[in-house]
Amino acid sequence: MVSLSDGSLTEYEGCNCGIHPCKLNGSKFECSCLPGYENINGTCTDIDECKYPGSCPGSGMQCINTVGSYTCTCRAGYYGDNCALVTQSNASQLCGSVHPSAHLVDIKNKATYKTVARYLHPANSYWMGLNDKQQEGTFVYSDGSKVATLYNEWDSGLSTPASNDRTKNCAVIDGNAAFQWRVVPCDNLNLAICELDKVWSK
Ligand SMILES: [Ca+2]
Repeated sequence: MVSLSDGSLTEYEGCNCGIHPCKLNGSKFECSCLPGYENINGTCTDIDECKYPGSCPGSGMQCINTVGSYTCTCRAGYYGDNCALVTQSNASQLCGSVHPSAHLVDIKNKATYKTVARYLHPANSYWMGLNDKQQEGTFVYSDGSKVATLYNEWDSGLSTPASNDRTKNCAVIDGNAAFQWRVVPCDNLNLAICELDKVWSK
């Protein structure tokens, strides 16, 4: 037996702890498991951190358990440090994965716009439902519906966006432009704002 002053042992006939130190606990030697392991019936066993929802926060993240640790990677179609950047179509899917009735936000009046803008950060751009993918210049909401007179906050101050550009069909709220709206390529990577209308259950 080799005794160490902190009470830990690396070698002891009674201990079979592998890489983990063996420590005297009262009158018994026990495996003192390294971080990322838990002692199950005397054996240091890897903790599956991915069982815990908070390990990789955010719906764009994927948790991969490793022995003694875990890593977080982005799910396919998600990018950025927090895996929260998506194309407009992936943003739409993302909203649907949060709740079947959720969709990219449709901002139909100033009150909604002001409420939404309160939560946004000036460094980011945010997808909303509004797009003219089907017909250039005809903007529709996330469900495909259109209105005769569209409430808008286009950065041009015009009733339609300045750009009649077939490569730019999806609307964002642009934090860099004081949260005015711009039309950008739908494959740009931005954050998503999802909207869930009141769901009544019987
Ligand atoms: Ca682990």
